[in-house]
Amino acid sequence: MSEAAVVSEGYGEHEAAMLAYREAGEARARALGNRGPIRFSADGSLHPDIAEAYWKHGFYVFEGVIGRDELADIERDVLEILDRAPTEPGGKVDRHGRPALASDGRGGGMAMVRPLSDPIGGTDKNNGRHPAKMIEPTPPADSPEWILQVVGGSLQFSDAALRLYAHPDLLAVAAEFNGEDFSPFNEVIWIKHPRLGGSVAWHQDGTTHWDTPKFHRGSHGFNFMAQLYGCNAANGLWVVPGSHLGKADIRAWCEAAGSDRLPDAVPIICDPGDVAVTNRQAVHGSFANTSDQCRVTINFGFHPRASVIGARGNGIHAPGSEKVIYDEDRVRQRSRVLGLAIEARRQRFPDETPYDYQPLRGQVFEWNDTARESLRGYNLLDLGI
Ligand SMILES: O=C(O)CCC(=O)C(=O)O
Repeated sequence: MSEAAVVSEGYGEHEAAMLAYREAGEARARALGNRGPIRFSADGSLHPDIAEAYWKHGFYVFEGVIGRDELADIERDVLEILDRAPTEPGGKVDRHGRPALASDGRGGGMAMVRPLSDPIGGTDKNNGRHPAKMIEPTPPADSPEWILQVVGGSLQFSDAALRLYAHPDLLAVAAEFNGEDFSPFNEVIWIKHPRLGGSVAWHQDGTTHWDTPKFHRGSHGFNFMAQLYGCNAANGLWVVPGSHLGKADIRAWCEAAGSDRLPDAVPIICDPGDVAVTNRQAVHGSFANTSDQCRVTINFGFHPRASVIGARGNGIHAPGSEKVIYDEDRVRQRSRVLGLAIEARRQRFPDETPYDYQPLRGQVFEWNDTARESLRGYNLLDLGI
């Protein structure tokens, strides 16, 4: 992906420490033993070695999940989204002066950040779940004021992301970790621009079940993180292995570390087409991307149904959800997107056996222009917990 010809000054005074941290982190990551192709046992269940490694470390890297044609579809859609994105927060026009994507307020959202900034660490945004500020390197002199970092409600802007959402092997993994009646959560695309991408301060995603009888190692579900261009220690997400088992005092951890470089964290290392699965309870975050490599992550998450039904919305993913108690009807409405995705995928990859999602069994979905239009604003029913 080509970007403005900006020159990075790296992490400035922190550059040497960052280089050493990345190198040591990558070595620890590669020693964990939580990566490889998706493998199933003879009875169709996920291979127990994979499940064991996932539940031990809180994340796993599935290698080589997405084929070349599908990656090309995704890249085409992402480039189109970038071309049609607003140029500033709330902006109505794209860089060509046309109406920008999502500017009609009908759903989806284009979250923009200042280059290399941490817009959220140390604030009370997102229910205060990002308690410590990340280091903000100096942006290149000629960088733009704002860059697009997160595309919310992404399935309404990208057919390719919608089809990936229905990947049969990934949905089989979702059923393994969350039960066959797993519930949808939300979907976004993270774009970490080379030399400009902002950081995402350390956090644990889940906000609902920590101190309740419903808490368990997977109570807040997981996110799939599919990589278009791959990711590495400089531009990728970092995770603290094993931290999904309880609430962490992230502020104290950063104070003890004396910086944002948590000593036990490891980077998720992926090639193009690899898909990480990350437990939403794991402590994770990403640093400002001072590297020359762009990261594009197609994110989509799922929860155990029992964690969602009866839970109050967290107000983070769908505005106003903090006033709502999720019920079967809301989960059913939100699951319709998966029915459409499975049909859209079947049309594009007719030789593949479509995933048979248990809660929608017997229902028929059509995928066409009308169905695509019906996705506008689907994310207003996101099921954040
Ligand atoms: O991809 C990133 O940099 C951040 C992702 C993240 O924090 C999340 O999905 O919760």
